[in-house]
Amino acid sequence: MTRREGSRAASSQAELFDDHPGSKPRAIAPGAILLPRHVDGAEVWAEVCTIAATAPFRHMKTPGGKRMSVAMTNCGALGWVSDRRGYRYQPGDPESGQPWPAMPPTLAAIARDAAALAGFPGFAPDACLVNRYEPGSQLALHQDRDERDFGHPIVSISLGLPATFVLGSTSRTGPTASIPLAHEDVLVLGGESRMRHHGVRPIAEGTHALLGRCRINLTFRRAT
Ligand code: MD3
Ligand code: FE
Repeated sequence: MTRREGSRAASSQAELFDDHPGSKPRAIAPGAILLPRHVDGAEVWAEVCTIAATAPFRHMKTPGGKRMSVAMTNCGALGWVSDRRGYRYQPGDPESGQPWPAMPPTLAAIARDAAALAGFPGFAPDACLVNRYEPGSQLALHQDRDERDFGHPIVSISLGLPATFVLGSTSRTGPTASIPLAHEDVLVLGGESRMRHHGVRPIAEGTHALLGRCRINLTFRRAT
């Protein structure tokens, strides 16, 4: 459930001493809005564990044949995959031949509501890519361009170990900004920022109280 004033009063005492518990939306760039501490991390983590029980995390290969340091799985009608044939969205898990696990309605609602808060009403994701990082894992600067309509935003939820997210420009060589992403942060990327290059710096060594030596990022997308 999205954090609200009512649930905050009833939540753990530890949260009262955090820096920015559920603070207001913050514009990172035009179309890039950070919602700090916006979700209940334990609730989202439980859903990720259920998804991974059916569709386990795996290290996909790039089209060039390299093993990605980030392990991935998906939920929803479509899932993002990478292999020697390229990048694409497909309805089934290539490892099992089965459909991806359904997108949990609680997660779809978080994504829809966050997009609306950021100025993108009516967002209906049909794909959710779940990335799992361990210390040392990184994501090279890239654009997300495998979706059919770049008019739809992407909503990201971060859990576990902190990360430094790098947001570049629409050209690969333009200037970049570093944005820290923490447990329970939600980032909405749309409009002018949708086609920016972006990546994640190598995750620093550490142990998170709930996830251990792990960072999770879920990205909710409209692929079709
Ligand atoms: C900026 N994931 O899965 S999420 C990805 O933390 C990906 O795992 C990162 O980039 C992660 O493709 C970053 C935030 C994000 C997602 C999509 C974007 C930022 C974006 C699309 C355009 C610009
Ligand atoms: Fe991306």
